[in-house]
Amino acid sequence: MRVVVLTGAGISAESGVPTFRDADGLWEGHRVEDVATPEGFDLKPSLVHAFYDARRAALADVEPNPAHDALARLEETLGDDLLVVTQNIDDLHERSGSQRVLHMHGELLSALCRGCRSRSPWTDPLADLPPCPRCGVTELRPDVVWFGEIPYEMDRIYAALERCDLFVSVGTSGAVYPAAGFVQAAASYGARTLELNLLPSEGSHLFDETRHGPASRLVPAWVDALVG
Ligand code: BJW
Repeated sequence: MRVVVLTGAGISAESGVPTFRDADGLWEGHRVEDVATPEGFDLKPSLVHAFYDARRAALADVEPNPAHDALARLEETLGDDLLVVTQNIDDLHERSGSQRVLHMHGELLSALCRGCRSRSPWTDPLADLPPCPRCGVTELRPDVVWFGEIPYEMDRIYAALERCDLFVSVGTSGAVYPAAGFVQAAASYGARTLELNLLPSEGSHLFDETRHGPASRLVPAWVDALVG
């Protein structure tokens, strides 16, 4: 059985990573246009660097939770027949042991050069305006996908959606496209669809089945039922 799992901020919530749109979410203290658009970065680069530098530093204080662990366990059984597509820019799937993960909205632990477009592994603050390790130009930005930009790996993601038998969405509000449209794409190719989310998402009605509760309980239970 081929499975695609889409994850969003909700899967990392119980690890202590804030979501975006819940109460006390990341957008509470910020205007989305200021910190999650290329125009916002052009206007106030120091604000945007501070926002992402703080989130990168906070990764040191969080750990994967049982939901990440369960998906890594599922990969041990399914191998190449499982693809995790995450909207998250944290590295908690990898820290649980998942290897087949696509970060469609980029990664905190990577920097993107606006000069040569190279992507470099990154752990330090970008607010210090370090030069690009590849070309030396001082134009590094967070390697994340902002509104109006094209997410990474879209060809591989749609190819996997076309082939999969089961599409599972975990911990995402379904408020942001193109990820919010994956359920309809997978269903149109014949896949069964399942939502695992704390509360009904904006697109709950699009799924064949929905289960509501914390990811740390729902995901291990679903994986256990699938592979024992
Ligand atoms: C739990 C839980 C627990 C909590 N257990 N669950 C009009 C119509 C349609 C589209 C558009 C439109 N106008 C503009 C657009 C396009 C736009 C868009 O979608 N806008 C919407 C606002 C309408 N999209 C784009 O611009 C994208 N690009 C694009 O479309 O390019 C064109 C193109 C695409 C494809 C091919 C070719 C061309 C880019 C979108 C980039 C989004 N970037 C961000 C920031 C990334 C960097 C960062 O992290 O800062 O991505 S925005 C933010 O939202 C982040 C997230 O990945 C994304 C989704 O959020 P997520 O993960 O769903 O989090 P929340 O907080 O919303 O939800 C959490 C959920 O978890 C909730 O449901 C909780 O209940 C649940 N939960 N605790 C289980 N313990």
